[in-house]
Amino acid sequence: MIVPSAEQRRAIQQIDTYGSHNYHPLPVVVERGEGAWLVDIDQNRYLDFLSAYSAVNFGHAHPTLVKVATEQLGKLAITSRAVYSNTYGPFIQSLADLCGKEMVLPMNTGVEAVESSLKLARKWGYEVKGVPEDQAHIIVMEGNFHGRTISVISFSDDDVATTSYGPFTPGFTKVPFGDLVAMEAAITDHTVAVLVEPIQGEAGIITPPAGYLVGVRELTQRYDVLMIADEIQSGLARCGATFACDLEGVVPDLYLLGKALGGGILPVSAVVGNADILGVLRPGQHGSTFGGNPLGAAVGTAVVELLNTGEFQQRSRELGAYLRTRLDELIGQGVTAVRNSGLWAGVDIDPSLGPARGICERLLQRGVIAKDTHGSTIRLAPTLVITEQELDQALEALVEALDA
Ligand code: IF1
Repeated sequence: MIVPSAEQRRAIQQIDTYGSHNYHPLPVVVERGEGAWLVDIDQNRYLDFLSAYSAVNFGHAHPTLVKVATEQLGKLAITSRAVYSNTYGPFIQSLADLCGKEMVLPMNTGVEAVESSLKLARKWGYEVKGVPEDQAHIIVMEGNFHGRTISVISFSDDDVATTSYGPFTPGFTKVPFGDLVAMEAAITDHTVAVLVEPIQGEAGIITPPAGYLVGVRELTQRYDVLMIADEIQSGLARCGATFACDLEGVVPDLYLLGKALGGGILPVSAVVGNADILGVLRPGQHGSTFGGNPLGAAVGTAVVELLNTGEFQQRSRELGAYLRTRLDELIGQGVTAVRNSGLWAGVDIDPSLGPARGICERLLQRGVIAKDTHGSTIRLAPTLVITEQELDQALEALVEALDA
């Protein structure tokens, strides 16, 4: 059993004193990451089943990504988009190719990509679809999570994320995730977009009914509405395919990408789509000091190259199936339900065992870092470089944590 040293407790106290309390971290102070592992300041090792909310899909300190980043860091890191940089072109061309699209709008964090897509959708609605000015309307899902800005929380239904932050941004209608009848009923002449997570992460790795994404694609095409897929967490190999939309053979109008696009090294996000949509932006109408910076672009290009090998998608698919089989064995033994897509799983804990947070603390003592969501669910998102033996090791820890 791992017990934090006095030094770790002091470091935690410093952070809890001087840092805003907008998180409730697990009681561990990490100093190093190596592939699937995190190491704390006492040199205890943990299998990372959080992967920084999927920002570290390729593992900590991936040698190629670290090399590319280090070399670029010594040359040029930040320019702003006021000039062209030599790493930006290869990045956006390779990313557009990966998505089968024509253009890229680069940003930094996930929520900036979401915000950017909402602006794009509205502008497209007014200038291309012909919606009357200020009347554009966007359909979103119940249980969504798309980030933390005021506009994005304006359509959240999570009280913790929204209380005391009003007034909120108008122009959004919420429909139940997975319900095509409700979606069709919500579409009006002023609807410009449907924003959907192909699999809802924060909600507990909720997979929609089979055929749902195909149905969203059909509806949005029929009514001339943009389909915006937030693949910030589900994308880039996490679900056993490059995009979760691929699992249903669906191509949205806009892909929102973030997290793993920065290779677990720095924030890189993007909106990717065709020129009929991204082309509505003219100079000065949208931007970002850091978006598309030379360092992020160099790392992003290397990330796309890793994805082009297909290795990570395959590992996620195969090891995800294995993880699912092993987790299913725990149903009735402290686990009430399991959902997964590739190496991304939601494990519902029997409420009689107490909140999932307690199980996560016991996992931590047994060398596994994982986070709870919605009280009774544990989210498992190991890095995609994890091995089958390492998965077994974490599952053993989970069995012990459930028994303890
Ligand atoms: C937090 C969850 C994970 C996202 C999707 C956009 C963003 C996110 C689908 C915004 C961000 C995060 C951020 C983190 C917790 C987290 C999360 F629990 F809320 F759902 F990953 F599991 N779209 N997800 O999941 O991206 O601006 O943060 O780069 O806010 O506490 P960002």
